[in-house]
Amino acid sequence: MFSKILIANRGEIALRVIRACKELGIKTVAVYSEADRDSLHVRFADEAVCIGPAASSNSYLNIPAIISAAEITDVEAIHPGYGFLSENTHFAEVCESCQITFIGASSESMKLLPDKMTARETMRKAGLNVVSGSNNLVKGKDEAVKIARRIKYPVMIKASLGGGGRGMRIAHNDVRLISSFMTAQAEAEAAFGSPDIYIEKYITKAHHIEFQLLGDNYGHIIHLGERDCSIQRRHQKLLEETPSPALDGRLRKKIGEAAVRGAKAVNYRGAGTMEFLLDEDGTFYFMELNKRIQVEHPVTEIVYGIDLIKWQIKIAAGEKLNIGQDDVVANGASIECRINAEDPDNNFMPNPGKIETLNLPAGPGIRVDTHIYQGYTVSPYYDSMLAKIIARGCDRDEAIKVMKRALDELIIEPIKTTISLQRNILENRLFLDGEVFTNFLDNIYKIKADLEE
Ligand code: MV4
Repeated sequence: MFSKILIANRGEIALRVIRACKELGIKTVAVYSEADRDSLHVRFADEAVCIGPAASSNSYLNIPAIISAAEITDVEAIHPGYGFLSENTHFAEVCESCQITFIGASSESMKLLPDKMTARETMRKAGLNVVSGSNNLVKGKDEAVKIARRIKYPVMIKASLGGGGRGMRIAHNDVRLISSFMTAQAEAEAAFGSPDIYIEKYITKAHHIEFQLLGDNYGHIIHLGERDCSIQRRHQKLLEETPSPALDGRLRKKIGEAAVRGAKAVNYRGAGTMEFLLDEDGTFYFMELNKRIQVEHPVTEIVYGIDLIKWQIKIAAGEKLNIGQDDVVANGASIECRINAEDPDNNFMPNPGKIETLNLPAGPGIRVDTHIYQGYTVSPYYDSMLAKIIARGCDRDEAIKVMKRALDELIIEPIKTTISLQRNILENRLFLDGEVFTNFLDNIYKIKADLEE
């Protein structure tokens, strides 16, 4: 096992990794930007190194500064958290060449899944179902129109290097497709440095279901069920839950087996998440394989009683995953609400500032993962997520009641947050009936789907 690791991240996930390390008896090194001097991850780590100014590109994305901090403090491994450098192949390679273990996917599976288009083809060849589409990069608008007419409208234009919904467009006809194709290309070039684009049939009424995977260095891979992440706004998830109200045991087993088969095809190691779309007649389609720990991992930990961060670290240290698929048993239901410093009444405008009054929920069935405290100033430089409230119940109905009770106890003042929106969702009839599709927020709250503007 490692004796010391560096956490190349900030906020609640840095704290989450520090907690796992403390329980594993591993010393920790925090890195922080000048804006994060007063952060809890700096206080709770055994050592802390300032790696640059507030802007992420100069600090949390600054590979030379992070590697220098790792060298100075003599760590054996780096945990990248989520976002920032967590899926950066170059960073993983630099770590490797400096004899520092990157706690994440192997460089082999990173190389086998360099972009979404290749991932789609790789999984199709591994026998997974994919949405009908271009099967190749689409070179120009004439080809785009030809493909769209073959697979029939509506279609979705996707940037091959995009992720988490960035660089996507929906088109309902030739005219729209042609104009969207050009803007999507330009956008992809600007955002990801590549104009590569492919096209898929747009599945209008689907659940966004993702399966949690764990694999060790010895070819053993298991899944830990699914999370339903259908409730998103502009591809920012607001509420996630497990089990999904859309799955039964039979379908869970089927998709889980497909996820494991896909992960085996790329020799997957560590924690990962395979995203699927599940349409109304139970057909499921591979979307993406995320090679990192995800924000919403706690709902899986709660229901399956397995610490995913500890397993990431143990696997990276070469430990065998001593859990068989039959040992993975769900117990109850869990929901997570991501509380963001955004104003739902003002187009989700970010709302940074000082937290004057804070009361975090507690009591039976509640877990809170957060880096905020009373007196903390929310920085405009980073993601606006303030806290994750995770509720557990013996079933979905109880988990919902626990969450509602917890949100009533949650006070974050005076900054504007998404709490009111999440309260509304928890009382929505369609949500209560489990009728949550990817267009849920657009339909219920008349939030215009930005992709179709
Ligand atoms: C789709 C889709 C429908 N059809 N692809 C969004 C994140 C990315 N990982 C996959 N995403 C989607 N891909 C096809 N062919 C629907 C989504 C999607 C979504 C789309 C619009 C608004 C909200 C959404 C929430 C989850 C998934």
